Amino acid sequence: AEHTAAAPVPRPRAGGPRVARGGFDAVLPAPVEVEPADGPGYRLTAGTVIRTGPEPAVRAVGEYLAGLLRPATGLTLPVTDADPTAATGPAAGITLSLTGTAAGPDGPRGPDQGGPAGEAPERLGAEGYRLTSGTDGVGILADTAAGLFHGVQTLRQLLPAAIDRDTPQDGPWEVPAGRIVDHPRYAYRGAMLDVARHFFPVADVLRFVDHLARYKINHLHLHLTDDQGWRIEIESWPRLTEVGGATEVGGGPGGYYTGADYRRIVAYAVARHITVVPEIDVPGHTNAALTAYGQLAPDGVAPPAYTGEDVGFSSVAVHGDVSYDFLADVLGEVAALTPGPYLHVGGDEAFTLGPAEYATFMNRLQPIVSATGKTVLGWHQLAAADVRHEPGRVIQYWGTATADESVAAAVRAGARLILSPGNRSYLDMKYSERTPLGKDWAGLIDVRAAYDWDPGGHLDGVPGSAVLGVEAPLWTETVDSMSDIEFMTFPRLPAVAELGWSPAERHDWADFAARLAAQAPRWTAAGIVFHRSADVPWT
Ligand code: TNX
Repeated sequence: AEHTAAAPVPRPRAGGPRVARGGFDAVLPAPVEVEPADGPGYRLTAGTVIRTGPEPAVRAVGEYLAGLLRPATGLTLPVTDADPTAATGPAAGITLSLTGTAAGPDGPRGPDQGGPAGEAPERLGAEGYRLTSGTDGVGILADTAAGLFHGVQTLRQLLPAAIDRDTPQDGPWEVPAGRIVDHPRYAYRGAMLDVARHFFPVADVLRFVDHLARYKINHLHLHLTDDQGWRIEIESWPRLTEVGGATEVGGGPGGYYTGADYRRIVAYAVARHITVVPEIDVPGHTNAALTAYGQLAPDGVAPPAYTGEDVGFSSVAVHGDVSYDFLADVLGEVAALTPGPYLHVGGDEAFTLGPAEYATFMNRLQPIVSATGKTVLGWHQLAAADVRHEPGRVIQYWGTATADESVAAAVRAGARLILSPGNRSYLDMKYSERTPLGKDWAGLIDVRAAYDWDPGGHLDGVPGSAVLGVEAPLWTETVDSMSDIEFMTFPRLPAVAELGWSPAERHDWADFAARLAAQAPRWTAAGIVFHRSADVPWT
């Protein structure tokens, strides 16, 4: 596909003025507290060591960090689990430590580690971190390995953009001096990739996972099934992939993930503290399944394969037992392959069913999900009045209105909400009339529109406390390569990531746009294609 090409970005001149924004001012998503310090920072050298405690999860973050820094710096950066409390002085290097077990390089036992009283302890929580940098080294401290991982993403952004190249570059590799305390606004920060309309090989999904990790996104929603293709191998129903996986939009060859492929994606995501959310979309969006097993169709007859872009024309049989037996098998297998807590069951655009049939189906389906031990997640059609409230369930709102009575009622009944407003967070909408890829039914969405809204107050009658988080979905009817994926994702994904992570008080378009501009040299260095939005003061 044709893209608005990313213009080459000049490499920063050594010793010369840096880009307008850099270091502590440029971190994206914006941290909770940022305090740049005067004076020199920490320079990575041939002697730099990455120190972790002995915990395997912390060591893994250390190895991951070394893997990020070695290619461009050419440094060896050994990872050692030597006691990080011993790490003071010039050889301190980069220290990753868990609270309660050790202090960072700024000294043992600060007030937040049960040291001298008088300052309230920091609440880093499940994903927060504290980063301190000075001439002696960089310390990242967190309650969890996930917090350390997010701190590592911040550290990466404090280094020059050339750190994103995959061959040795000139330094110096200096982390400016300062301190950051950071933790997320929402527990759920997601992106969705539709691998059904067009199939993407495992390597593309892994690259997408790396893109999410940069911006502290912690859920990857995989839309695994739709009318045009079934993409996950189910051992008990093998024709789903053999037959249902064999095509895609436009008639290409399609494809599917074996159980081993899916496990590989999950493991890669887990190593980046990202939870995979698998979606099996039912009762609509099921033509591919019906081509494989005609007995699932309402009339018992397998339809032909579908390679167009229409929605809403298919459904599995709602009456009788066959669809529920089928779904118990499918969801059981998918649940067994998935460590995360959610099973997404779609539920959108089942236009061939009346409201009573839809409710009949969902009222049988939801307990099947719960029986696997997973939590029900579904598009907001699941909030329909006659669909019973399954305890704990999560509704994903994709509408373009800012009020929806059925969603507000589901929230009053206890549902939690993920916000994916079609006119704000949809990565498959066109940026403008002039950009080639995408659709426009929910509007044109350039990066300012993707940024300028508040998840906490978006839907009338839904209190901020019911909002679990935000997600940016990428539907792929018009997207069929990694560069297409990147063009639609950058720069909108960082906007949604900031809405999910940064405190509402830090919401500021001009500041965000300047920080976004400072990301572009990193994308260029990493070979990431992006849309040069006219909204942003690219340098
Ligand atoms: C609506 S949003 C859909 C998808 C399409 C998308 C195209 C939602 C839950 N359903 O099936 O791919 O529009 O923009």
